[in-house]
Amino acid sequence: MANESTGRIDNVMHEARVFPPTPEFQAKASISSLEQYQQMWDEAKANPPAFWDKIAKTELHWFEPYRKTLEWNEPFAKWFVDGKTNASYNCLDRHLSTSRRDKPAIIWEGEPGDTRTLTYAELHSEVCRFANGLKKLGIQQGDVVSIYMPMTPELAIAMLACARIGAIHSVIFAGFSAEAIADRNQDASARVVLTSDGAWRRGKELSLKATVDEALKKSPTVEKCVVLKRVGNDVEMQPDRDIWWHDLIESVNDDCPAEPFDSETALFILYTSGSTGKPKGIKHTTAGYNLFAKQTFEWVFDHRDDDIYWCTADCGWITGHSYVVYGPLSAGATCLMYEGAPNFPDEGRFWNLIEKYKVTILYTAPTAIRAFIKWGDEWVDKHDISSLRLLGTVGEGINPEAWMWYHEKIGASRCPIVDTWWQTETGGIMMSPLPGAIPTKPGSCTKPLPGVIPGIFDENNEPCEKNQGGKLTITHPWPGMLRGIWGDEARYKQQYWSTVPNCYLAGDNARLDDDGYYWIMGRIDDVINVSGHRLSTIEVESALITHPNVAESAVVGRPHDIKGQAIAAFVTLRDAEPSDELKAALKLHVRKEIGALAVPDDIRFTAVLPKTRSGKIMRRLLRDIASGKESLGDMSTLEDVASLSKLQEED
Ligand code: 6R9
Repeated sequence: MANESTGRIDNVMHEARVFPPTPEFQAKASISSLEQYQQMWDEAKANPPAFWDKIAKTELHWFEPYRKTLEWNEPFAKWFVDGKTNASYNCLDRHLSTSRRDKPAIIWEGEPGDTRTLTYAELHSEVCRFANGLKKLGIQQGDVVSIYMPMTPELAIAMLACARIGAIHSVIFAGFSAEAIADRNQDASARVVLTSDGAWRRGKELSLKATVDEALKKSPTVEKCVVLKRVGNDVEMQPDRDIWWHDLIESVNDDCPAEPFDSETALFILYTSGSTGKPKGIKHTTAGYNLFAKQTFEWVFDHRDDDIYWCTADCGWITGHSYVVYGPLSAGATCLMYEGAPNFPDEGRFWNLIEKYKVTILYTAPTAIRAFIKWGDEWVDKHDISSLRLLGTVGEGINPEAWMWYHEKIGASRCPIVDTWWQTETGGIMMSPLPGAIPTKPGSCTKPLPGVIPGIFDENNEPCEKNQGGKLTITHPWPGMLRGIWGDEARYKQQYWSTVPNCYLAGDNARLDDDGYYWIMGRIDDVINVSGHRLSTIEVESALITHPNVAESAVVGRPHDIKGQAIAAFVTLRDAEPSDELKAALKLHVRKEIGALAVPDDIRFTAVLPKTRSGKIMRRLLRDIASGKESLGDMSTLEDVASLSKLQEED
């Protein structure tokens, strides 16, 4: 099967290199042989609930034990039924009676170079204080708190404070627009928004509060807005609504016992793009998610107590939830957190941070790796990054060339690379090498983790043969799985559980090779992946169409060297003539409607869009045009072939 969106399959189809873990790595790894992995995986497959039961008993704190591991009423799962736990307790309190009490939990560096370290005891105290602050605002279990903040310790503190008192956090990436915030506030009926006066990005102040002010004009459910002072710029504070973070916690103490919550208590909502225009609020609950994030963190990153672990993801994405906050903190890890851009003040910032903090594990995205390659080896060479022992990637497939550079240049041909496949919906990593056990192949996420049972199916829902690409599914529930789409049960069933009987549909194509290795082949739907960020083409189309001069639009992904995919928009106009000014105006419009990450790279004006006789936009054809391919496929169904030649003439 061809991967139309990235055109990378030809590379990975022929990839034959294999990199076994080095004996040095293996000697210290907690899972250190293929046999050991296989044994765990087989045991889990034979009886998944029994496997997870054994882990849950020791890895989480239970205020009250559960009476059953899994209640499966397809497609609704209840894990650890009637148990009582608290994710904030598992991340913090559990460590306080151990030697980890005074171990740094978060080492933070702001973009301007300011720093802050919080031990587990200090983080616990800050979380308790902020939780008491939220209580002062009347926030209770089940209330939704939107968080629109820069990567500061307070962002993690806010998430854990919500978890502590049963409030449901909905983190909105700080690059989203006022419209996008308002939509999310509205969909989740958020009662409070947490933000900051601003954020630093490449030396400039982003005015987050001003964006939130815009959003709150259209967020009738929001009563209060708490503002962290970060950059010290002027902001407008609305007296009855807005309150400074420091004022809120001034008169509260740090005594806030973690409340015991039922295992299935909602922990957070995180909005992500699906194949329609409306982002969906993916719902995760407490015990299963927490356990899965912790256990997968420990397996995949082979965590040791002396590690300095750095996941470069923003908490606005699922990777930041599971592998900046809940996974590593439950495991008692020391996490580096960085606020700003990788190229500020220069292109060596990441390597500078690794040298300065002696980072041992780096978890980042292929799009970042491709940018580093482009910036040049000299930025790496300026720094001593020999503290690294393990490297990870996430967000999209990594092309073998980028994998090799990461391996040789950053990993000194010594550090294993864990290419981790998973999704917002899966809660945690599903497929990845266990670094001490599974030999890696550049471009493959290798094998499923224990307790994860994938299946690949063809168009007739028959299991695929080896090397035959098909729909990737998960065939048995797992603890970290989403519990639904906020407020839309029908969409949850339809989207994930109605295509292949009794299986969770991931939305990706995949192929299994002769060695039992999985190769992800891109999406089966209209979701594109720009710099590791998920976007629906229809979402961008819906934004374009709200501009008064746009009659119709079609948006597709095309290959891009750094971003993986770039956004290409085809637009037909009304009441306007094509012009560069209009192109710029449309880009600005999308920025306003969704955010900078959704702004099309190319906009092409056309008289008509190519459509089939049934009226469907011929996206495949547009993808071919956008990527400059010559072969334009079967044109016999084109309603208006003239439009095609018109499109090709442009640019
Ligand atoms: C964690 C995260 C999920 C989609 C997923 C797939 C792509 C993520 C990947 C990968 C190939 C990997 N994806 N990791 N594709 N190899 N290692 O990114 O979640 O933002 O929900 O995106 O990203 O297409 O379906 P999310």
